[in-house]
Amino acid sequence: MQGSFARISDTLEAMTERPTRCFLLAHQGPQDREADIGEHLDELGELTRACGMEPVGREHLRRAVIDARTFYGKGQIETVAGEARRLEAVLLLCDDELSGSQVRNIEKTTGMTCLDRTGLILAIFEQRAQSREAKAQVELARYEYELPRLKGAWTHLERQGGGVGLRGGPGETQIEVDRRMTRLRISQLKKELQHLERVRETQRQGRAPGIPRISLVGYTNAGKTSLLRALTGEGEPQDMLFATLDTTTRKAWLGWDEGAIEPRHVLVSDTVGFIRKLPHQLVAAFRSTLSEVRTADALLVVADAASPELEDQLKVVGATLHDIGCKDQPRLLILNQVDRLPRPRRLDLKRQHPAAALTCALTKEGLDDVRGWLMELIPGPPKPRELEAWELHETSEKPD
Ligand SMILES: Nc1nc2c(ncn2[C@@H]2O[C@H](COP(=O)(O)OP(=O)(O)OP(=O)(O)O)[C@@H](O)[C@H]2O)c(=O)[nH]1
Ligand SMILES: [Mg+2]
Repeated sequence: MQGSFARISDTLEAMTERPTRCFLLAHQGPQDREADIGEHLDELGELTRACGMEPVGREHLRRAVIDARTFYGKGQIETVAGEARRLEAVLLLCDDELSGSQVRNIEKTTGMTCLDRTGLILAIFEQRAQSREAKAQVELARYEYELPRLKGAWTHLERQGGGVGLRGGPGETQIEVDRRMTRLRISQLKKELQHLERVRETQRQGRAPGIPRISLVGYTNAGKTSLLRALTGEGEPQDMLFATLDTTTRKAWLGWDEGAIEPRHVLVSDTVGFIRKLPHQLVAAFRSTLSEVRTADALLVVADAASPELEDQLKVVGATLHDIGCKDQPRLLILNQVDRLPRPRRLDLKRQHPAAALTCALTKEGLDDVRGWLMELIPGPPKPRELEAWELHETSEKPD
């Protein structure tokens, strides 16, 4: 069975004592805009750096039809591989999701290691996972990703053994063993995660009953952890894609209730970020972490207002929330990082998203709007008022 990519990359780095150099590729169909593909490759470059590697070149491969064997055109790949080798790249990273056999055919054609976008995101998650739960979730996603790819790894042996349908050939035996081992591990991991989800549910119920729970969600690197820090004083923001994998929940003070009866609080949870084409294996495996989002009383949807991809990122977040089963919770859009915007752009954004709060997590600008929204959302204790005469229950009967 194939080892994890994170280990391949570590080995390469150990051998060369410098970050693994890679060349980025993306397919551009007749309907795709040049600029969009360019932005997708920018993001792939960020993902590459997040994995500790260095992108040294990139290419859009224009093609109307996908080649079933190599995804891109064979001639295109050979040309790109020549350029990549000239730049001393050892890895080809493809922004498109490829099948196992397409990856192997590209590797055979070019003599270089090839990795698709899903494989890269899995490798980043593998590097980041800290808690037992995150590790189990990532391992499950890895096996789910590998399972359909196992077959292709051994088809050449099947063919040597006499063609499709042959039983008991050397390749087939190995496939059967690999598949059985993978399925066994998948079912063990699912059981372990079900147990961890029950533990999480019990913890959730035991956590400060009666205090509303709010989740910070949004595109990766938008500033969710920074906002957790700004609201609660805790959390370690980092300029890095997928810095946060584990859920952290902290209490945030919102303000005093009218009449200063008691302070109002919410529990705020920070969790894993979303991204375009977030591998469905990861979404499924992170079910238990994402249950925090699904069961929250309200969502703070955080976006990087200064990103040129803002609107696309918002669409990705909307679709991902829908996929994980978030439909009816109240949501506040937080356009964060407005300190990086010129004033006219801020006004434009306010016009485009009139209900949104514009914030800077670093200076805490705009956080009063967020707290105000949360205060309105959450019903507080009944306000004190003068009782009217008819409510005083004065009895006409005099005690003896
Ligand atoms: N200028 C500016 N930078 C910000 C702001 N909010 C966050 N950042 C920076 O953006 C980077 C990412 O912030 P995080 O809070 O870690 O982002 P995140 O959404 O939690 O990211 P992941 O956990 O990786 O998904 C960090 O370098 C922050 O310092 C802001 O309002 N203004
Ligand atoms: Mg974070």
